[in-house]
Amino acid sequence: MVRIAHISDSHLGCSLFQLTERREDARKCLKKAVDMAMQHSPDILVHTGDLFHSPLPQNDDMIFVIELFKELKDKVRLIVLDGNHDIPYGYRYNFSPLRGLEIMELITSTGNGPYSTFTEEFDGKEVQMHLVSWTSKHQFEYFLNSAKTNGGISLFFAHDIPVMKEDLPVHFNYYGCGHKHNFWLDQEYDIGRPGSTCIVNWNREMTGKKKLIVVDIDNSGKNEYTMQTLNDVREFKFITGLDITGMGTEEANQTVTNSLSRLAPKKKKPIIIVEVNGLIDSETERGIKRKELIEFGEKKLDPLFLHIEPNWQCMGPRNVDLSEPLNVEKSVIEYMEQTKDKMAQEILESLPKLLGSEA
Ligand SMILES: [Mn+2]
Repeated sequence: MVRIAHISDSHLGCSLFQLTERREDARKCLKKAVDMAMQHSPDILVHTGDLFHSPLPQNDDMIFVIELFKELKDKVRLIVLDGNHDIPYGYRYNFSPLRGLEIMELITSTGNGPYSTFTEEFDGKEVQMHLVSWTSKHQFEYFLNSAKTNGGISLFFAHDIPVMKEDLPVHFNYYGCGHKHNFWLDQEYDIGRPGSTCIVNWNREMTGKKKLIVVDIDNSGKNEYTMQTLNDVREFKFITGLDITGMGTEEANQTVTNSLSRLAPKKKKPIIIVEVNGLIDSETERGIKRKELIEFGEKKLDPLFLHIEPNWQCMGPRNVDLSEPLNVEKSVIEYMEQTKDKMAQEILESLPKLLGSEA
């Protein structure tokens, strides 16, 4: 039997909302994922790309990775692929930071090209591996369709698998990929995606999960899967489904306040993101007390960062209902009242003069 532990997309160097604390978090998240993986004593630990958020990682991230991978050197076959974030575009920087790690023999990757293959024996069984770093769909399909297997166990790892699962050749025992940051596993087609080790794009990741995928493969044709939830080291509180459609100013502010009041973070300095949805008029929109709401939340919850995402739509000014449209005086009064116009008192005072009824 060969055991694979699969993780992906660590994005070292990314900092959500420019929070420098998140750079440290990303490192801790990768360490946590690796520790979790190693507890399963895998033969192969595969990271399917986007180890770094940028092809020019800062030294603190690079040194962290070198130290982490050095520890793993004699314990596991470590495979790391280039993701789209690791690969430099343009002509100035030609090398991915993974090349250095490969030269130091800390990882196995695809070298200067997007593809490599090798065979290794685990538990007396030959295991053939096909690795595809980030590349064009055209090239990916070429590598996928020309990869030959020798009848033993064969594995296919790519940063992304941009083809329908139904169109994959059936002869690989496991397809591992990354790129998208939420967990996904299809046990019928044996395709797995662990998701990222930390939260990178909150708006795309707030409903998904991240998991370590452990795959046991023998010749029986049926893989054993073990999944372990991988939470970010930082506590995230996402408030979704908040709908302020049709609400007035006070009710809208109260709705957001109430939802903040209900939160009970378990860890220190959480990141709190409140997404406010709905269809409102511009009077309500102008009356939303963003600053006060954030101050209220910060005082109550002591977050690292609190963000209110204005995901509502504004349908323009509120309708003014005139009870007697042909009665000019009454209509002006009703208009001033309903729009809460600041000039209301002055206008009302000078209204008789304007209408000529003083004469
Ligand atoms: Mn990624």
